[in-house]
Formats: sequence, structure tokens, C-alpha cells
Amino acid sequence: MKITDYLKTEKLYLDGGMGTLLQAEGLHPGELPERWNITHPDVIRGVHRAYLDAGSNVVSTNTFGANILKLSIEELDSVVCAAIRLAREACEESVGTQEMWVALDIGPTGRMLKPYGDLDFEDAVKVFSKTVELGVKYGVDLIFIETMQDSYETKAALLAAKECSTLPVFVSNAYGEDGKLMTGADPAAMAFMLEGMGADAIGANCSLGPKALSGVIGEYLKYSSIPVLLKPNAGLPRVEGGATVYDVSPEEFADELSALMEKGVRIAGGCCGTTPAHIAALTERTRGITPATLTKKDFAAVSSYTHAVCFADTPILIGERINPTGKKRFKEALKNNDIDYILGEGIAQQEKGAHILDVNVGLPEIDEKEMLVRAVCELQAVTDLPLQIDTADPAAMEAALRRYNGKPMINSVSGKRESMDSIFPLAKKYGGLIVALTLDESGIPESAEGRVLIAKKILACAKEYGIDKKDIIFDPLAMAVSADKFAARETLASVERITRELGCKTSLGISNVSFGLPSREVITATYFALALDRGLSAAIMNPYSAEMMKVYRSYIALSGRDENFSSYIELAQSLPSTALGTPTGDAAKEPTEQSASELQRVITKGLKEQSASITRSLLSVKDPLSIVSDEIIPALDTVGVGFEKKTVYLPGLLMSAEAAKCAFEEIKAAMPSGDANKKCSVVIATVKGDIHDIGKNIVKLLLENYGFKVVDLGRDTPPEVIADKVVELKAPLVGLSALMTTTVPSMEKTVKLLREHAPWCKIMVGGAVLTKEYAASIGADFYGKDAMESVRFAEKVNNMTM
Ligand code: B12
Repeated sequence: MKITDYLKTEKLYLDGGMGTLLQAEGLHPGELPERWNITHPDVIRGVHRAYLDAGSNVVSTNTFGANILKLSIEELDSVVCAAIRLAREACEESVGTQEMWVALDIGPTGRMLKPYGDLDFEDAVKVFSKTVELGVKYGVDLIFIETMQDSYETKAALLAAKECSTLPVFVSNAYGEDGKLMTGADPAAMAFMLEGMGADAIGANCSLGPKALSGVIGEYLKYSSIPVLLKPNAGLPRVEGGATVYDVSPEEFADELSALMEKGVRIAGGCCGTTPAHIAALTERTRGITPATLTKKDFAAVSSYTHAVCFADTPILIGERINPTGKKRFKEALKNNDIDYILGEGIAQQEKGAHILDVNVGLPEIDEKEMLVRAVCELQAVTDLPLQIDTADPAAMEAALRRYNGKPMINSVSGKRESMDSIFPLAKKYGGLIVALTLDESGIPESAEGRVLIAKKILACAKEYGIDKKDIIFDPLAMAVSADKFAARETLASVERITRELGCKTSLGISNVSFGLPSREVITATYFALALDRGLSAAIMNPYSAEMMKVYRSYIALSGRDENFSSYIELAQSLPSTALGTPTGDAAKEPTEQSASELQRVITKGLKEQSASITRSLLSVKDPLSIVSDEIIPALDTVGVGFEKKTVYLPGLLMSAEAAKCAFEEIKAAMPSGDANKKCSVVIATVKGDIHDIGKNIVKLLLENYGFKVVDLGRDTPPEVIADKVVELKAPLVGLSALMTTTVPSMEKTVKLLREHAPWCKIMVGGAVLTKEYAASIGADFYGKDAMESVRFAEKVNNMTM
């Protein structure tokens, strides 16, 4: 029986932990467990069999880390082949009488994807594709993508599974205690993206015990229409006497999971720390539970790499500013490849209150596909708003949909057959909420009646492509009233009828209505109010327009959606400045205190080019070191605090670091270089395990400036490399930097090694987490709280040696 058919009426049991059992059998730390398929086949087959005997329906092959980044293609082939054979043999040998399937297990690549790592998205797809192809070749029943901590990598894996097989795919993510993935996604964002891309079951595994994951699972059950799976750890692991221990007993595990199966979890198993005893207790304890019927959820939703936006009760604002139409400055930016201008527009619209950003970069003179992909990739590194991808070129649309990290809005399809035939397959493959324009080969019907008919035609065609009604949002087209005095009336009637008669959501590009009229904002805002009152779900609009925001917030208040009028009062308080209506960072400014705070802003927002240009102008009024201490460091501190509070995620942190580096490069270029032959050598490095090097680079810059010969060993530097270099140069001074509590022990190790091999060498240490006391406790000679202190100490050492 096909597993997807079985799941329609039954609940399904997965297996439990593999790694912990293999360690008990003698697997060494650092050894690839997947090689045991070849070297210890009896052990692997035995583990599978134990789970099947305990009642599992599905065993996952021992291929979690089997990929071409870790194994040669030949070895990968034999590892996957053996893995599947062993799982199949276990099914034949098992005493169990339940239905059984073999899943190809796929875990993360072990590398981070760009922009916060070095693995390109398409390369990640290729890595997963290779493993999937072998799974298909050796005959698995389904694919199980699990323990994914990053939404982008999850998307790459699911895309590979879909492109290289027709097998059912289950996708499971590993959530932290904050209920989010490591790179920031919440369960709703993952549910919408994965279901949109056609996963057959979704949910969570690893990281925590069943109870701690109940909040995450509740969200999955709320938002998804497909079966939800849960494969938790036997509790949060802790280390005891050097060994990893899990506290949740089989009985407790079964109790906690059974409560969640009662609530609707349909697929259950165990992850780290669980054993056949946990699975036996689980199947025993939950046998009597009748699986809840799957209910179709009708959320019209999109998502970004952090969160989802649902088109439900509150109307959604879609920022229209990333679009060259009628904007000279924007066209210039596109022609000059000025991506920072586009990113600035994205950030400013978010600050003004947009919920989603429309992205249109179509211009005849440029390669639209290339620019659209670039804009989408870079925008999602500086803003966490979902994007509406807006292009008439299906090839550009597909390229952007591939690279989008979430469930996007697709702008747009029309009732023309050609349009539907080119866009619907893309929406089906990549997922997305499609904006459907009510026009077809005969043009735009004048009447609301005609537009509703086209909407019905679009829905019927979407159905043929397997696209659900909830994934279509209609744009009944705001036409210029100056050309047709009934244009607004018919469009407003269409909004109402589509909402009421078809039960669909609507969106309008509001500004068109006033085309050709004076004081456009007045009539546009009034039209917006009327449309909202007729049930409009979303508007593509200008978030910088004070008039539009006034209408929006007033409407929210008047329609009873504004608790204590807080949103309206916030608007009222901001009115004098909002009324200026211009985006920040747009006009060229004099280098003043204003630009100084502007530098902090662009660094926190991760805008590289603006960071460099503002620094350049600031250098004419401020000394370089004050720019570092008054602007760059406070900006990075702000981002660091955000990171700690989980308001900023890794991509944001990384973009800010890049922007700080650009500022720093300008500062370096502006500082006179010292005479490097005058003073002694200083070896500097960030210690092993730590890749933070901005502070260390500042130390280097200053030391060089004061005439020291600096040998920079870079970051993540092993103690031996540092000691060898000091010995080789007979250097009298070394500077070590560490920024994380987890890497200070490696600083201590380095100090010890230096004391052994280079007892003459003075050691200075620094970095945000260090203190004077700690520095003394690990035997360093000096702690420098900033780069200037490193120079003072170096001067002392120099005077002693010269
Ligand atoms: C930028 C940044 C990054 C960038 C680094 C880019 C780069 N090329 O350096 C990126 C995005 C890559 C990054 C990654 C990570 N980061 Co980070 N990062 C930061 C951030 C925001 C700023 C650090 C910085 O550059 N500050 C500015 C410089 C100028 O300050 P500084 O280094 O302290 O240097 C000054 C002095 O200390 C001194 N000094 C420095 N070195 C030396 C050496 C000597 C000899 C002397 C005398 C003086 C001296 O002089 C300098 C100038 O005056 C901090 C938060 C913060 N406010 O510190 C987090 C922070 C350090 N990161 C953190 C974390 C957790 C991480 C990650 C683990 C995140 C993750 N989940 O993957 C990874 C780490 C990967 C790794 N293995 O190292 C945590 C560390 C928590 C902790 N206490 O252990 C912090 C504190 C953020 C937080 N609040 O949670 N990060």
C-alpha cells in the first residue's frame, strides 16, 4: 500500500534514535555512522529490526549525513545501496505484522547556505539531488528530510526530492526552545512554505522532548492541511561525566506523545536518546487513539524566512516602491546596478509599516532575470518581510521563485490561457499565493459581472493544475477614473462580489485610480477607504504616503480592529514627521552629526554601499578612530543585543558585519600608514573556533599605524599555528582575540602553549567577552579593552626589547 493512502485513515509510527544506539555499539566520535552500513551491516540491520519489532511502520535508512560533501560519489552509492538493502532485510526479518516502509533519511549538509555561509543554494540542491537519485535507484518508498535548522536549506532539500523523484516526502525541522529555527523561522512560516511546495507530511524532530515541542506542534496543527509529524528527543540532552544523557523514560515519552496524538499528530516516532523501548511504549500506549480527520485549512498566506503573513481579518499593506514605473531615480539605480538603493527602499517601507514588499525590477535596458534574482536574494538578507515577486517574464519569475526563502506572492497571472499555462505550473512547483488579474484575451471587462466571470474561469483552470482556491487572490484592477467615470464603481463592486460570491481574497494596486488627476493622493486615499470598506484584503500602495497611512489606521480603528486605539494613537503621534513623507537615506546629506547616526542606522540595517559612502563623507569632519568607537562599535552592539533578544537573526547579523567592514575599509584607506620597520613584530590572531575578526582587524590597523610589524594569522587559528609563528619570528609580543564564551577556553590553551614554547613572548588579549580578571586567570600579561590599549602595551614591550 502507498504510504500516503495509508495515512488518509491511519496513524503512522516512525522509528527512534540511531546515533545513540550506534555509539553504544562502539561508534567513535568523529566517525561517519553511514560507513557502518558497509563495515557493520549486522548492527544497522539489528537496529532497524528492533524498531520494527517494537511497532514502527517506517524505518529511516542510516543515511542522515550521506552526501557528496562528505563521501565520494562511489562511496555514497555503496553507502546508500547498503543502507536501503539493510532496512529492507530488517522488514523481511521482523516479527511485526504492521505495514512497513523504508524511508531515505536526509539530514542537513553540515554547511551553512549563503548569505550566512558559503554554500550556494543551487549547490545545496545538487548535493541533496545526488542522494535522492540514489534513493530512487535503490528503491526506497519515501523520502524523510529531517533535523533541518534552516528554512533555506529545507527548501533546497525538498526541491531536490521533488525534482529527482515522484516519491512521497516528509519534512521535519528542528526547533529551539524559543520555538524557532536557528535562522529564525517559526512553524507557521515553515508550514506554509513546505505545504505550498507539495510536502506530504511536515512537523518537528530532535532538539527537545515531546512536552517542550507541544507549542510548535500546536502551530503546525493550526496551519497545515496535511499530516503533522513529531519525532522528539527523549528530552533535552545534558552532559554527565562526559556522556550525553536523556532524561525522558519510555513511559513518560509515550504519555507525552500520546497527548499530542490526541490533539492531531498523525505520525510519531523518536529522535536522539530514544530506543526501541520508547517506540514499544509509544505504540502500546497510543494504539487505541483514532487519528483525527485531516481538516483542510483555508489560510491565504505567504511567508518569509522568519514569519508568515495571513490574509485574514486585517487588511495587508504591500509596499509598491520597488518598481521603476514612473520613478527616474529608481531607473537610474537599476541601470547602475545600485542594489543598495533598492535595499534602502525595502527597509524604509518596512519601517513605514508595509507587511509585504512588491519587487519589480523590469527595465528594457537590463537583464531582468539576473537583477530580479539578485534583488530577491539581497532583500531577504536585509528585511524579513515576505516578498511579492512582480514580473511579466516567466523565466525571471521561475528563477526568483527558486531563490525565494519562503512562500512568496506571485504577481501575476491573468485569465489569458497563455498566462495561466505558464504561471500555474510554477506556482504548483514552488508554492505561492498567486495574484490573479481579472482580464483575459478580450481585455478588462467594464462591468463587475464580467470580472467575476473571469475570476471563475481562473479558479477553474487553477483547479486543473491542482492549485487550491485559497492560493489565489484576485486583483480586479483599479482603473483611472479620469478615463472612465464609473471605473472606480465597477472595481469596488468587483471587490465586494469576489469576496462574497467566490469566497476569495482581493488585492488592488490602489494608486492607478487617480492617474491623470491633480492632487492624486486625495482621491487615491478616499478610494482606498471605500475599497477597505467593501472588504479589500490587501493593497499595493505607497507606505510613504501619509494620506494612505491615515486612511489605513483610521479604518482599522473604525472597524473595531484596533485594541485601545493603540495603532491609531501611534500614527497620531508620528504625524508631523510622517507628513514629510520622504524615505530616509534617499537624499545626499551634508556630513554632520545627522550622518553619524545615519551610519549606525545603515550598519544595523546591513547596507554595505551606503555604509562606505557615509563613512567617506564623515571622515572629512570626524577623526577615524572616533568613527570606529562612536559609530561602528555601537551599531554592532545594537545588532548584538537584537541577536540575543532574537529580534535579529544570523542573516541580519552577517549583513551588519559586512556593512561594518565596508566602513572599516574606508577608515583604513584614510589613515596614514606608519613606518612598519621602526618597531617590533606583533603576531595577532583570533583564536581557534572563533570567526569574529572585526575587532582584531582594528587592533591590527592601529598597531600598524603606530609602526609595528604586524603578522596577522587571521581567525579560527589553532594554538599550534600561533605558537609556531611566534617561535619562528622570535616575536616579543602576541595579541589574541576571542569574542565568545565558548572560545575563551581555546585562548587559554593558546596561552599555555605559548608559555611552553615561547616563554619570552608577552601575551595581550582582548575581545568583548573578556575581562581583566579572566585575562589574569589564564596567565595573559595584559588585557586591552580596546585597540588603543593594545598600542600602549605594545609600546611598552617595544621599549623593553629595543
Ligand atoms: C559582527 C558579529 C558577528 C559576525 C562576525 C563577522 C566578522 N568578520 O567578525 C558574524 C555574523 C559572522 C557572527 C557570527 C557568529 N556570532 Co557573532 N557577533 C557579532 C557582533 C554583532 C559584533 C562583534 C564585533 O565585531 N564587534 C565590534 C568589534 C570592534 O568589537 P570587539 O571585537 O569586541 O573588539 C574591540 C575590543 O574588544 C578590543 N579587542 C578585540 N580583540 C582584541 C585583541 C587584543 C589583543 C586586544 C588588546 C583588544 C582586542 O578592541 C576592539 C576595538 O576596540 C557581536 C555582538 C557584540 N556586540 O559584540 C556578536 C556576538 C559576538 N556573536 C555571537 C554569536 C553567538 C555568534 C554565532 C555563534 C552565531 C551563530 N549562531 O552561528 C556565530 C559565531 C561563529 C564562530 N564560530 O565564531 C554572540 C557571542 C555570545 C557569547 N557570549 O558567547 C554575540 C555576543 C552576539 C550575542 N549577543 O549573542 N557574529
